[in-house]
Amino acid sequence: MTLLALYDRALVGRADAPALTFEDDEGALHHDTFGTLDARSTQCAAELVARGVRAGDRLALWLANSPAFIDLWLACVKLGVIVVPINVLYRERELSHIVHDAAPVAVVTTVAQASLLPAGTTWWDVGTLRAAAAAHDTARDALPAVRCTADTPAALVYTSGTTGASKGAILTHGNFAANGLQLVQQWELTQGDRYLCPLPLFHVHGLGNGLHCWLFSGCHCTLVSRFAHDRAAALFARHRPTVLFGVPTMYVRLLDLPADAARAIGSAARLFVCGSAPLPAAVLDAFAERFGHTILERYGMTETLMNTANPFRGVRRAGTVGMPMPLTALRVVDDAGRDVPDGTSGEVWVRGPSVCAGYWQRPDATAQAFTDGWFRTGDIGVRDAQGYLTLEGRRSDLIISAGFNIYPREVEELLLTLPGVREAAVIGVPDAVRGEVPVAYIVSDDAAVPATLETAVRSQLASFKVPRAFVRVDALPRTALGKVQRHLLPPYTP
Ligand code: MLC
Ligand code: AMP
Repeated sequence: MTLLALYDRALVGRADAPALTFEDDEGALHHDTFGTLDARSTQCAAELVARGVRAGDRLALWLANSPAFIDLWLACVKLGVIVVPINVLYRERELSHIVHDAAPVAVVTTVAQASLLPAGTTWWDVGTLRAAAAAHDTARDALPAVRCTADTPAALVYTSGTTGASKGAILTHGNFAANGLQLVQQWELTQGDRYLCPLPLFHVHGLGNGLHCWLFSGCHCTLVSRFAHDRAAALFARHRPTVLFGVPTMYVRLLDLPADAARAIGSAARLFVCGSAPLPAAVLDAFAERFGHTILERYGMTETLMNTANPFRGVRRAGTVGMPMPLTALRVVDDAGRDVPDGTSGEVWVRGPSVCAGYWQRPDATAQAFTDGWFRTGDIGVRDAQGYLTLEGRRSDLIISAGFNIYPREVEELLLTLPGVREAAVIGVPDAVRGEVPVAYIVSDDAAVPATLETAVRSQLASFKVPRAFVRVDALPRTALGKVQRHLLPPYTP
C-alpha cells in the first residue's frame, strides 16, 4: 500500500463524487470531482516529465492555496518527486536560503511573485505549466514507473531553527500516511463531511492534516486562498462546513461574528480543531458559549506532524493538548534525558511513524534532534495522571504569531546588517489576536535609527516577522557568558 493507493480510495473509488470547491478571491466557485483531480494531476505529471523532472528531484511550490497546488502535489506523489512548499509571505532572505538548500529543479510560482526570487532561480509560471499540462492525454499507467515506499521522501518543509537558518524537514510518504490515517480514524471523518480549508497548504497543518484528512476520507473540501476575517461569515454560511481545522487566531476572529451567525455555523458543524499555537482558555470558553462546540485542541510540529490531541469522544481539557496519537510514543524528560514523573515539567520527546526522517542535507542538525530514535521537540510540558499533556513553553526563543513561526535570530541577523544597528534582540510580546507579536530592541548611537528599520526588514522578510516596534535601549542585558537575557529587557507597552 502506498500513499497514492490511499488517495485512490477517493480519486478512483469516488471518481464521480464532488471533491473540491475552490472559492477564489473574487468569490467565484470552481468545482472538481475526485476524477477530474486525478486526471488533471496525471496531466501535470506528464508535463513535469516532459520538462525533465524525475523521481527524487525537488520541485518548489511557492503558491497560495489553489487547485493548482493540489494538482501539483498529486502529480509529484505520482512521480516520486519531492515537494518543497514555500510560504507565500516569504521574501528574498528566506527564499534564497531555501532555494539554495533544497536545490529544486524549479520553483513553480506566479509571474507577480517571480520578481521576488533570487536572481538566477529557475522558475515556472503556474498558469503556463497548467495550460501545457492540459494538452497531455497520458494515462496514469503510462507515467514513469516509480516504486514509492513508506520511506520515500514526499516533501521538504522548512522550519527555522534557533540559529535562524531554516532546515528542511524530510517528510516521507509514510509520515503523511500514518498521520492522516490516524486523524481520519480519531476524528471519525467520513465521506459525508464538508471540510473547510483556509489553512495554507504550504505548512503541515493545512498540508499534512487538512489535505490528507480530506483525501483519505473522501469528503468534500472547500478551499480558499486564506482565512479572510471580513469574509468569514459569508464563507461559512455559503459552505456550511462540518469540520474546520484552524489556528487560534482564526477562532479569535470568529468570536467577532454576530450571535446569529455563530449559532448557524455551530449548528452546521460537528468538529472544530485548533493547534499550531496556544489556544487561550478564555477563547475556548467563549467559543463554546457562542458556537456551541468545545474546540478540540491538539499539538503538532512540522517535523513530527500530529503528536497529541484531545479526544473526539471523551473529555477535552481546556489548556491541555490531550494525549499522544495512537501510534505515537511520548516521553517527558529532564535535562539528562531521564523520564520525569507525571506532574513534573520536562522536554517532550516523541517517537512514531509520523516523525520525519531528519533534516535535508543536515546530518549534524539531525543528530542533534534525535536521541535513540526519539525526536526532541524542544517543547516543555507536563503530563497529568490521566496522560493529558500541558505545554508550558519552549526551549528555544521561538515566537508563534497567528500560527506562523518567527525565530528571533533570523530577524536579529538581518537587523545587524542594517546601518547604525550595533546590537539587536527580538522577543515575542502578548497579542490578543495573534497570540504573540515580535518587538525588536535596538542598541544604536543614533536615536533616529530605529525609525528607519521597518522598511528594510519588510523588504527582506515575511510580513508576520516584521517587529511591531523598534525600541531603542542603551544596552542589552547579558549573562556573564554574553547571552542576551531576553526576560530582563524592559517590558514593551504599545
Ligand atoms: C496572511 N496572509 C496570507 C496568509 N495569511 N497570505 C496568503 N496565505 C495566508 N495563509 C497575508 C494577509 O493577506 C496580509 O496581507 C498579511 O499576510 C498579514 O496577514 P496577518 O497579519 O497574518 O493577518 P491575517 O490576514 O488575519 O492572517 C491571520 C491568519 C494567518 C490566521 C489567517 O496568520 C494564517 O493563515 N495563519 C496560519 C499559519 C499556519 O498554517 N500555521 C501552521 C504551521 S504548521 P496584506 O497584504 O493584507 O498585509 C504547525 C504544526 C501544527 O504549526 O501543529 O500544525
Ligand atoms: P512548526 O514548527 O511550525 O510546526 O511549529 C510547531 C510548534 O508549534 C511546536 O513545537 C509547538 O511549540 C507549537 N505548537 C503546536 N501546536 C501547539 C498547541 N496546540 N499549543 C501550543 N503550542 C503549539
